[in-house]
Amino acid sequence: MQQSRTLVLVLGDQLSLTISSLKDREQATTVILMCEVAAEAGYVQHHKKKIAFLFSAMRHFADELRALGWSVDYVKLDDPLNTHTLGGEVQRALARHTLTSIVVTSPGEWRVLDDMRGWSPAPQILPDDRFIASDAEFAAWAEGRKQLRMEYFYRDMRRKTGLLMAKDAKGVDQPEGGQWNFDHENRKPAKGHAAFPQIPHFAPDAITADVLALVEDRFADHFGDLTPFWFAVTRADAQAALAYFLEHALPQFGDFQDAMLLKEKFLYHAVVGLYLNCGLLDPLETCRAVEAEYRKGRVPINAAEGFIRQIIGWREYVRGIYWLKMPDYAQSNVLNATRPLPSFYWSGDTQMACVRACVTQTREEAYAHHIQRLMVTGNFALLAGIDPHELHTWYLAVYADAYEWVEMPNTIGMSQFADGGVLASKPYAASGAYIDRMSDYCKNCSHDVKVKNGPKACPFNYLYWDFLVRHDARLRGNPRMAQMYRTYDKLDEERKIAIADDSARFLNAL
Ligand code: FAD
Ligand code: DLZ
Ligand code: SF4
Repeated sequence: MQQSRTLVLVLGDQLSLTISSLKDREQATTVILMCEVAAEAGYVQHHKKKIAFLFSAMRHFADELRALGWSVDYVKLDDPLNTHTLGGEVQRALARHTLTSIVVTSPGEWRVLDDMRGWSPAPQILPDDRFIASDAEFAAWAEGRKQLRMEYFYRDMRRKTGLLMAKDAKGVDQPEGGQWNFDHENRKPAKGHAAFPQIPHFAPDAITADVLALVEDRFADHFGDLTPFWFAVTRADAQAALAYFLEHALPQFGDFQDAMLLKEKFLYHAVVGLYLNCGLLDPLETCRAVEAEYRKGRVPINAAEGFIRQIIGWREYVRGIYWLKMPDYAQSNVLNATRPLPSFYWSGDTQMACVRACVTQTREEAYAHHIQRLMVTGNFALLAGIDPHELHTWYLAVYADAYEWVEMPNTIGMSQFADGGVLASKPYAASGAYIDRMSDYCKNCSHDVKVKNGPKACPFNYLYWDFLVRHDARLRGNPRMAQMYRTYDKLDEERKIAIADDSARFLNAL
């Protein structure tokens, strides 16, 4: 039967040829709309590199679709008739092509889905099947559970995908290597380790050059360095970036996953989050490629398992939490944190060398790895009682891989414990000793990580205890915090007073 003519809206993070809105569609009866709009580029102060990356990847994807025979209507940001909203551009496109029906794959943010539900004519919204677990599957897994622990969800995803599974003598599926999780082998600091892979840089082509000029012109006041611009903007180059990771970094990915070094921004991380999240790389294909490296004997189990867990475990799990809990999740603030975000999150202008390093790197690259996000900028905000919503807006803006479905649970839940423990069983709070163990930041700092109180002391040291005191009523009963409260209780009165005084002085000066 002939399909009626339809407008298919493809969003900036739906750059996958297998996207559900295009599946089983006939080219002759389909007009694909892609549009660069100020509403999406400006709803937070996105990093300049993030906007340039997405616009260039969108333009390349439109060309790829055209080369495959699709009819693509692409609206550029500087089109004088651009209405600058997705809804406005859909209306204009319907009129231009005399169409009445719209199809779209469900967007990654609740805000956009809510907006689409108000469009007329109502769009047909198809599930985004680029994920391993559907929303319904996650909801069914969560149903009736007291605690939604990632580890159990992850095991189900291993069983579902067969990734890193092996049959035992009775033919029953067991985890490869005899255990599900090798995380305890993934905590090595990298100090003194000299040779790191150099991440591949992709030279901007003419399309990217046009986009860089546009971003420089229109988003000059946004955070971040636009150049040097080196991200992949096509599927082929994103695959080349992944191939480089598989060959040069994956073998040691596990060992140094938590390490931080001032002069090494990427260490053994994959730097593929931005490609996965906009659709240039497919998560399952990526995991199968990692598994193949393990099966060939090229990488140890802790590396392969550690990486695959991040994708089919954490990435899927945070998405499940987001759609299960939104829209209320966005308002979570159980620790009643209300302090405004300090300006040094944008400027990097702080005496704390660790925070300065992470903000500076973020400004340069629109990238920081997980432990920098969680244990430096996130940990500081948690200890200082920064408003989680201001912090969420910051994380959403500054990273090239940031979309609300993945960023919000990581920020509100994992990093700030603002959801009261839906996502994490205890707050990720740590003193300076952790940062000193995992990084080389402290030796470049004007604070002294070994000093606990007074003007020279590392602020993380006293803020850590002050955080526990402030949240005694909520956290003391948490079994995973019991040891820390016992340690605090044993401190002498003089030290407790110094902790309170130093913290008050520091926080008042923020
Ligand atoms: P690698 O360390 O090489 O890991 C490989 C992949 O695993 C990543 O690309 C990513 O797809 C996945 N992954 C790893 N950890 C997580 C996680 N906790 N949640 C979801 N996926 C994960 N990740 C985003 O993709 N977008 C975000 O906006 C984002 N915001 C974050 C905010 C905070 C406060 C924290 C603590 C973490 C956040 N993360 C986010 C998770 C993680 O930090 C990034 O996925 C990772 O740093 C991306 O770099 P990479 O590609 O080199 O990852
Ligand atoms: C992030 C982003 C930016 C910066 N610009 C656009 C855009 O101009 N057009 C578009 O379709 N998408 C853009 N995006 C991605 C959207 O914000 C994303 O699709 C929604 O947040 C849903 O995940
Ligand atoms: Fe950060 Fe404290 Fe180390 Fe300075 S001493 S780098 S503030 S942890």
